[in-house]
Amino acid sequence: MASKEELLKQLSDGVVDYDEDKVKDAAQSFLDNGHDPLEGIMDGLAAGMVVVGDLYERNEYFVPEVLMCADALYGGLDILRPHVPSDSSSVRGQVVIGTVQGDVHDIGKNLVKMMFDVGGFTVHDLGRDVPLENFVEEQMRTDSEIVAMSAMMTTTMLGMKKVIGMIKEKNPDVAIMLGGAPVTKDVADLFGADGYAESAGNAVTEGIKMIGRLRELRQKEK
Ligand code: B12
Repeated sequence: MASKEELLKQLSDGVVDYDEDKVKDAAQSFLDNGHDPLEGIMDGLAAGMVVVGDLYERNEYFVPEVLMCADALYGGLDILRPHVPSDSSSVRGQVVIGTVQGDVHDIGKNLVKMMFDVGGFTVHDLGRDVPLENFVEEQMRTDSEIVAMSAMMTTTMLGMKKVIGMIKEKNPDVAIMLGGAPVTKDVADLFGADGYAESAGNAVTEGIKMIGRLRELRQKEK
């Protein structure tokens, strides 16, 4: 029987080798052996995608390979995701999430979405390449406390600053969280965001903190 470490490696290697069948088999074995599906997603599938990122940057992989790796990742996610226990004890709040206009990268965004989902939030996912004004409209339609934006390119991340301006003008009480590879804490501060998380793993904790600060502010205003 394969150990947890071996299965995590199979998940990661399967993504890197764009071997969807290998990923699916490893995901099923991971579950059958009673391991934590979230660990399989983060330390197996997502870890594989980080290696893919390095290969892409070293020009060893190109767009077609990367797309096949993403397919393999999603094959594993389909198996593991339904088994991640949700914290349905209370609805923590609502989040609007999306990848900004001009940017089709959505793997990281989808992981953050999943974390909010299992963390007890109601998530309104706008998808990728989202026109900037749609973030504003969806926040107003749903009255969500948080708007979470993802950008993976230095060019597209500038759109986040525009959205922050548009939302704060209409409703300064919305907490805005940014993330994505080119975004740092400094960039988030500079753009006027309320929160930042470098990975899906700490996005929900940051979200809960932001909502806490928001509620404190509202109390003071009363
Ligand atoms: C996969 C990928 C693609 C795939 C996307 C598939 C998909 N459905 O997402 C495809 C092949 C389509 C693609 C296309 C392109 N790509 Co590309 N791509 C990547 C790659 C290799 C990996 C990204 C990824 O999925 N990482 C894995 C996930 C798990 O990590 P992550 O996205 O960083 O997300 C984590 C955190 O950032 C964070 N996070 C992310 N979002 C959010 C949001 C919030 C609110 C929070 C709190 C946290 C958070 O949590 C996540 C999980 O922990 C990166 C290289 C890299 N090293 O990042 C290049 C990269 C992003 N791509 C790049 C480029 C240039 C392109 C193209 C222009 C290439 C081309 N010539 O066509 C096109 C752009 C098309 C477009 N208009 O968007 C550049 C961007 C350069 C820049 N700085 O501007 C990169 C950095 C590669 C490079 N060095 O050149 N790409």
